[in-house]
Amino acid sequence: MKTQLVIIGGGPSGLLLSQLLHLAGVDSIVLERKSRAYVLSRIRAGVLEQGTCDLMRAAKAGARMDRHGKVHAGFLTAFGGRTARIDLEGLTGGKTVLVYGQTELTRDLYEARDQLNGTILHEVDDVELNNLTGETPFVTFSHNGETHRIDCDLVAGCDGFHGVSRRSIPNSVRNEYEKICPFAWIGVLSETRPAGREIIYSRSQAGFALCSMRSDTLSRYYIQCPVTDTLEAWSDDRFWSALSARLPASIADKLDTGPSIQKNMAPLRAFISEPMRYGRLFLAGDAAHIVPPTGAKGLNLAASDVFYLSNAVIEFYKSGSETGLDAYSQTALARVWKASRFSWFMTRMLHNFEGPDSFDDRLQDAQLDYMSCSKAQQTAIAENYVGLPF
Ligand code: RFL
Ligand code: PHB
Repeated sequence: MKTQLVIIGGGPSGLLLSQLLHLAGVDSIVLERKSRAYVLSRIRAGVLEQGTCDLMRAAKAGARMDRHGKVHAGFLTAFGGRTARIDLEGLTGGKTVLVYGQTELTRDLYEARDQLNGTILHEVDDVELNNLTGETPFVTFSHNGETHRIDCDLVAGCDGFHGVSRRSIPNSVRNEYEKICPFAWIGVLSETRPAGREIIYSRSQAGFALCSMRSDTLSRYYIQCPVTDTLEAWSDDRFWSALSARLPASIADKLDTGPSIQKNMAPLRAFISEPMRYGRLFLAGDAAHIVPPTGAKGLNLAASDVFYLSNAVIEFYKSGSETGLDAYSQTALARVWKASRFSWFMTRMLHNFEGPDSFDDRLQDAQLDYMSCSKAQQTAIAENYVGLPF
């Protein structure tokens, strides 16, 4: 087989990249390790920046998102029994975010790829990237019991944190930066009314809680838990009572609870691998970086990477210029570091790190108190939450 670009990974990064390139006349083949049903069963992000939405529209995959996504003009923070609203729209001169699930966004991208007869091979195994620093890279893999080879010009590593692409860059070239949080999140999806009209980020002595939603009848909640906990230890009843205890009484008293239809646990970490290019391999999304989800940035960073990379690849094929490809890693990383800074700031401000009555705990109280009365601090939070420009 032969194509212009092999894309490893059929998550949001890989699908969006292949769709944007296809629309510009660049051929690609997407290799995905899991089945489509499995990819579409993952419940993850929920908050889209305007830049991400614009890119979905440019990819001709934004119609359902525009119909069903909910515009949010602000979010609530809760702490010490009170709440403070971050007025995204007012503080940023009219910018908002869209609440629309990653699962739905991925489904829209699959449908858009199907409509253009895009090639996506599912359940591939043993993917290996070869000759990345030569003129003629090739990718080998097994599919339906047979070994295959695709010759190509470029390879995009969109295969997430556990993928093979980043590991194909020699250790001597890679610089990795990592901070692991001493806790995880348990997430629950339930067919219940959301706790409020807007997303609520809550800090309490018992730990962090987040109330989000997918629709008027579908809620998404997260709470901080010890990283050593198992899902089995968290019955629905235990989850709901822990969540209620971490919310101000005015919100907890009205909480609509019910059976969880999905429950998962995710460790929290910040991770960045530099550079994002090695020869003819370009990393995008979680393959190159992970942010703690408190700032709702992971999927949005995947989108900005794809924006820079798709433009660079299109320029390469239109004019033969490698300027965009050469600049890709540095341009993408500049935005990645800023979003990581914000995600880390939100994580530190809202989670229980060192336990009650510690130095850290008092600093967090001071930070939240400051935020609640400082328009400058709220503006900085709003500017980052709606997404820095790309
Ligand atoms: P993905 O989604 O992990 O997709 C990578 C794909 O590659 C496949 N793969 C391979 N394929 C072939 N060969 C191999 N060797 C392969 N190895 C792996 C995988 O099967 C998979 O299909 O990465 P991508 O596309 O870069 O997308 C990134 C986003 O998924 C991620 O950043 C977000 O989900 C992060 N995130 C959030 N981001 C936001 O912008 N806003 C949010 O509100 C938000 N909330 C979250 C989140 C992530 C969470 N978790 C699960 C940590 C909330 C949570 C709880
Ligand atoms: C979600 O709805 O899944 C969500 C919302 C905000 C975050 C993280 C996740 O910061």
